[in-house]
Amino acid sequence: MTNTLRFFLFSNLFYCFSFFDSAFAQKVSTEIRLNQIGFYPNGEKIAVISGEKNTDFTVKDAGTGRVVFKGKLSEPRTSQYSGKINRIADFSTVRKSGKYVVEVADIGKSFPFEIKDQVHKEVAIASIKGFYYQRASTDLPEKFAGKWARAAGHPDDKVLIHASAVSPGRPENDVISSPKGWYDAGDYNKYIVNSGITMGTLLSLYEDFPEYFQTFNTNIPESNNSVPDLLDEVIWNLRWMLTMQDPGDGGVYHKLTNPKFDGMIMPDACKNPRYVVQKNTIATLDFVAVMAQSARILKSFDAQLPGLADSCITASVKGWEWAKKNPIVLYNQDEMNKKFDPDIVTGGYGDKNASDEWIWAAAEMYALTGKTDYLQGISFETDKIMPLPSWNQVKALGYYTIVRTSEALKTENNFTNQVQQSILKFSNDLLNDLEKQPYHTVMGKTAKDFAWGSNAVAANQGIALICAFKISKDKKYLQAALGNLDYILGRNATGYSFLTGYGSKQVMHPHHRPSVADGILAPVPGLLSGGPNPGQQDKCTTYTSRFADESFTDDYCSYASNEIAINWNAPMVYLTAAIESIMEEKSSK
Ligand code: 9MR
Repeated sequence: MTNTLRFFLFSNLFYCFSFFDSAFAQKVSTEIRLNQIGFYPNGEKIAVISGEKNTDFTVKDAGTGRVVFKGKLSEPRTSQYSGKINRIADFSTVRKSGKYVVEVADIGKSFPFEIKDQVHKEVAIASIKGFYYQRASTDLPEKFAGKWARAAGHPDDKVLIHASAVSPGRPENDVISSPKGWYDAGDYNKYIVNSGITMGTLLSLYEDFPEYFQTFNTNIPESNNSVPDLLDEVIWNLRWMLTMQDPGDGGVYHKLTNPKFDGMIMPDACKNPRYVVQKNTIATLDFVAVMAQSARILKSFDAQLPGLADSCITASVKGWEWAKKNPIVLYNQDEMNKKFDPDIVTGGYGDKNASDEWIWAAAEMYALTGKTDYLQGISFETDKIMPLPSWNQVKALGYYTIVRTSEALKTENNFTNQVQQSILKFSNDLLNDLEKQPYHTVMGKTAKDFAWGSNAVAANQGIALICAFKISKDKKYLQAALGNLDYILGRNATGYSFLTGYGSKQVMHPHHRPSVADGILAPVPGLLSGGPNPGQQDKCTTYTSRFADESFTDDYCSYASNEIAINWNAPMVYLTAAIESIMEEKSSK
């Protein structure tokens, strides 16, 4: 073929394709970022378009190609991290249920998405189900786990007392039984501190939206008992936590762990010895808070779960007393390893400040008993800006509990108001300058949002905003919370939908041992990847950007940007289920 002929054929082919593209089916472009699952008929609907050359967009029916909306893009907005330009496409007035795409000439069309009621229900179910897949000491039969069925691992019925954890009744290498619980993350260890915030978040979700969970089925072995599935899931970890208290004195071990991380292998292939290590104040206070909150909730299920609420009450009181006697025993892994063998080099969760754990535990003990004695001597520091919850900062969990229980307990008005104002102030700060943000989300406004596990920052901001919405009834907070869910499901600088198994551009290679080792292409579903983290502490070589909002790689080596963890999944569950519950209520009014 001559070059001229080749050129002729090629250019005609090209012409044919471009004609086809513009007239019927534009190609999908990842330069259009939006929630890849969809939108509520009455909710805000936003897509973000990279670049500045276009001014118009359309929304088309994904099936027929019919234009249902024509709109103008916003003024350009610049990313404070990469300097890249975006424009916002707002199509909130499209309310009819259906499947659609957003199209921009010269760029292409978005992934398809739906507009419908209960649009995130499946995502809510999946993210709770994610915890089922994290269960230790049990097999996961196909009936519940589908193709991710697996054999039981880590029975944890012969756990050793580490030299750092000896007490009069429990000498070094004594054997205890401490089964169940959830694996913390991509690794197989079980950490009390991280279980604390995780359980607190899930229990709060139940307390804030109990009605919603009456009919919420996640297809787990307990689904047919008369306890809500969310609570059944929580109880799997609660029963493990109860075994982590030294019955002698009430102190709580920091974690149940291997000395070193297991390899990237399935749970049943792991045979390393496991230890419980050093009791400390922070683990004990987190435990106290969880036990008190559980007791409060489980009191109503005494017929189904005889004695469980009482066991939680006893455990919380004993833990509180231990903490009172040992107010600042901190866990410092390096120091511990200098004194005791074997060295423990798994996740540290070493928090150096117990003041927020005192606040949370005191709030829960007060809410459980109604006794203001528990609040004595504890400053709630409501004059300071409320810090966002994370594993080492749980003050806000105490605030949420004060707000949620104040009416029933007739808590002093002035105190409740101060706590409410602190939550509102935090939320107002988040909302400041939302109109200038390149993805029109409160998430990502400041660089510190892109911490290790940044997607949990987005989800926890969402929880605070939902609390602000409940206090004020002002829709702007709810809308911003939904914006952060949109962020997690695709409206972000990476273009990924971060919950495994959901969205069009999915995370496929999380740092998660079963997902790596099970030989199944798709990762275990319903798990939230950590998200952009410019720290890049894992030193993976596959990152393609160092900009804070883009610093993510879908590679299993990336434990700093692409691991999964229970304390990240829990706020994802809260955010999604809370929004579903609120939107359902609104649409039925
Ligand atoms: O989420 C934790 C993050 O805040 C810390 O910076 C990081 C390093 O210490 O550890 C993270 O937690 C990990 C834990 O130590 C072990 N299991 C996996 C957790 C998620 O990466």
